[in-house]
Amino acid sequence: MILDKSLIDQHNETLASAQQKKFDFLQSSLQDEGHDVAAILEQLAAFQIAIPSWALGTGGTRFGRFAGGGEPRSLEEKLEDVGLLHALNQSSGAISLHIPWDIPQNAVAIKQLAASFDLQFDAVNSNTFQDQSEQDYSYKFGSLAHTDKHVRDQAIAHNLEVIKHGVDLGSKALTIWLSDGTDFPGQQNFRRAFNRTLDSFHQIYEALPADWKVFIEYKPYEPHFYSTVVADWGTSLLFCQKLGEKALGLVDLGHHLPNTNIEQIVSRFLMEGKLGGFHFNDSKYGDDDLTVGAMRPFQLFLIFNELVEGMTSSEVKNPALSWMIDASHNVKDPLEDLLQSVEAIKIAYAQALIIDRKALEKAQEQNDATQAQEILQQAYRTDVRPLLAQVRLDYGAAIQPLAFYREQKIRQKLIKQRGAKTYTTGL
Ligand SMILES: [Mn+2]
Repeated sequence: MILDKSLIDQHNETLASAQQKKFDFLQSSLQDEGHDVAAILEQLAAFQIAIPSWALGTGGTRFGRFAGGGEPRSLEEKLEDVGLLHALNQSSGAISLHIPWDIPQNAVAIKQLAASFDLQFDAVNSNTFQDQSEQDYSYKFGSLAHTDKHVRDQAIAHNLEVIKHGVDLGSKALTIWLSDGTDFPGQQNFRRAFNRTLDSFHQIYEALPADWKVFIEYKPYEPHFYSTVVADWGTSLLFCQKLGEKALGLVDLGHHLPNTNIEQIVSRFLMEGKLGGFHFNDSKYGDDDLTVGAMRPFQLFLIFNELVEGMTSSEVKNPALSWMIDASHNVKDPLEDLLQSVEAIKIAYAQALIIDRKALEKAQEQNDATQAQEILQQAYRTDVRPLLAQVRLDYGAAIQPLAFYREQKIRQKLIKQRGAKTYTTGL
């Protein structure tokens, strides 16, 4: 669905004066605290979050899936949906594809279509956690870590094919989330499984174009319930260090055991210059794939505190990061959910940008835990939403994207165009 931009202008006209009042108040408060508001707005405008192609339909669990209607039926329609989100918030200027779910039939045409929506291709994702009908060997007992070389070679060849598709589209990174692991004690030799994986990673790494990166994503459990080869950030970092400078860790917020201090992991990765990117989501119990910020917005803020600190510190040399959402759930309209997720990420980023870093450093040097808490919470408890709305207004997006989406009955229009029982490819 191609959006008529004049509708956004009408929406903004009705909200402009209320927005101005909120923005003026916040701007003068922040200026009083010594912040450069124009610089903050610029940083917020530049911050783009890639939308995963698999999040445009409702997700599912092993118990069932309930389609919401009007889901994209093709890669072209997925690009349209991300283009729509980007038009609404000017913050979703990239898409992350999953191969084989999104193999472009005509890469040139797909690239042109993406450009017409002002979209880039972020990291491409390989998939060796499922069997595809045409493949020779099964991944039931693993892929890159499998005991049988034939299976490993097949999984390596798949990753090389994913890189090729990515090159055709102008992507610059491959994300590998390796599901390999075991379900029962004694099923596999941990060291040998690691070494087989390292050997497979090496072969993929060697095939990367010069300006590419590979992101090694970790996950503690599921689909396997006893051990996972790349279970944690330490294992991811170990692989990355053995592979070379193009290999970087990827932090998926949902891939941690309960109460893990994720912000400290972020700091460690940054310290070593080994943080490649993020998969944002939220969770209550495990890898729940919920809307970003729905459960733990304070943790998200603390993570952004480390990111901003690391990205601005002269002591840290880390390459530019890839920001991606990775969520898939059952009950919300996926486009509404993605608008909420992007907003939550940018709120946390904006709050981290207004932390009084000098005062925080002083409190840390003086072991003043009370003052350090006050400084962080001063930023966290500031309503920064008028800053985000101002950036959207300045760049022609909607002051309130979600309200606009509902006013315009966009989902109903998509259902009318595409049908009530459409199923997008993916999970
Ligand atoms: Mn992920």
